[in-house]
Amino acid sequence: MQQFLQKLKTQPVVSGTSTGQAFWHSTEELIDTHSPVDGELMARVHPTTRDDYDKVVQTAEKAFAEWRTIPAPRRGEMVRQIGEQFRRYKKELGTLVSYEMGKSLQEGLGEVQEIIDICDFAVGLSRQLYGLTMQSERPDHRMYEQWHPLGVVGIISAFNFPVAVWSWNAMIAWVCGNVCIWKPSEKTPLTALACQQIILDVLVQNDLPEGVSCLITGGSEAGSWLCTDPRIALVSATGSTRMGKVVARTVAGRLGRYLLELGGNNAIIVSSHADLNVAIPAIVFGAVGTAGQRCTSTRRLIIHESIYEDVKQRLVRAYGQLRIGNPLDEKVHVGPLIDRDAVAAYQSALFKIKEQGGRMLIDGEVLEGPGFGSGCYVRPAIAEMPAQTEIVQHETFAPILYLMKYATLEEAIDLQNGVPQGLSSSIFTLNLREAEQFLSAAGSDCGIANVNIGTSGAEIGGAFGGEKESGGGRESGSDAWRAYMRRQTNTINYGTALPLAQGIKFEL
Ligand code: UN1
Repeated sequence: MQQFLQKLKTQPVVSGTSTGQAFWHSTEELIDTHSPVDGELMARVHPTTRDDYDKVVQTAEKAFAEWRTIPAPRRGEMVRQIGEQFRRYKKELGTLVSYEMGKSLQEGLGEVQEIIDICDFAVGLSRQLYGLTMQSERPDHRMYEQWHPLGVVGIISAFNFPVAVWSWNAMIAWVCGNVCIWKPSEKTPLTALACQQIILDVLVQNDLPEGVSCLITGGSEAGSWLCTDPRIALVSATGSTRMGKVVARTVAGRLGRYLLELGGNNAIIVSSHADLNVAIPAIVFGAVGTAGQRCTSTRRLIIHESIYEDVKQRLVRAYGQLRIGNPLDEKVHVGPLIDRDAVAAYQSALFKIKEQGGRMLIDGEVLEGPGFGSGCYVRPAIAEMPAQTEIVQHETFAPILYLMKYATLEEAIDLQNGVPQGLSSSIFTLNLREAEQFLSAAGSDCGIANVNIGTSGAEIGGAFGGEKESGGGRESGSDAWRAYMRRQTNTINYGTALPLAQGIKFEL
């Protein structure tokens, strides 16, 4: 890893294709990776060619034949060692995440911590891939189910969590006995290459098969190779709802499996019973953390009318204290957006807000001047919105927070559920009845529903994912591992007769 980072400085043209033990390239095209922090060219990456992709899949399939026979706790041991390596390189990798993606250093380090945490989780899981036993209706028969690995798992990850979300998939997939081919976002290939280097060290040290961990780089075309390829048993994709619909259609077309973690449009309900000292920092972190580029970012605030003015004033005060700038400076709260396209989407949303009758409480702008040279720094904005505005139905991946008023909790829950997405949600209240109503079947329709905690920053131990246009998949903790395995029902007859189920008589 150290050598990899050193090499990046001296040899800024790197291969974006790797199986566990080797990197190679055979293309003349290059992807330029600029940091949104200062606009510097960090490296140029050779994307994977179709021919190389085929070689990668062949190597992965060969590795799977061996990997699936290794006992799961031994596979867990490999993941334990991987976790140790990530502990060792936390600072370096966290810094690279921050520089390549633009999130604050604290959040970059937090991302690596998520990798370490999921490694620990996966190690324990490797001894707990439990199946059920059932009571057979026939004498001298035993029924049980067991879980087997799927095969080659394709992981398509997004720029906003360039390493953590890959690890949720890869670590679990590995202990389950699968091998992985990772296609990171073409906007953040270097953090992926750094992770692959870390895995490679562990594979080599343990004499494990090449191809347990593979990496390909490129844009949507490389992603589509994974989706159309029947050799890829499961495609786990993180990204926009638009992308997810294409992945779902394509993989379902060949009856493959897919797991989707897509956009969110997450709301916080602030009740008249809220402790605002807890609520305000949660709202601000949720709305401006990662510059509003988390799928769990807080985009809508639904505030009880009796405290609306108070919340408004406190938010304006809190936003006034935000430090925007170089995310590698530990005192900075908000770094840049990923690129100028993201800035354009932010500007277009601001325009639509005004056009659709929104009132800016804090107007957004693209920041200029010293330190803002990359052109990717923007001011987090707050807009007061009429309830059913079209722009509020969409996820804009930027720090824009919409404020709305409510009178009854039913109305607030309707507003919260009244968008196409269903990822994360929360309520701030000290009133037990309100909290339980929000969590009940008639409450939030999201995959994540919190009380007195913001919408972002989920722990790895829970199953992570959302409903509706957020994709329906679950990753990371709880029993999300089942998506990476196939279930087999086994019935064993240890008697001397052949009784048929349902009492059917078939005598010869
Ligand atoms: C994402 O933005 O794709 O809950 C994932 C959170 C993080 C993960 C976000 N642990 O905010």
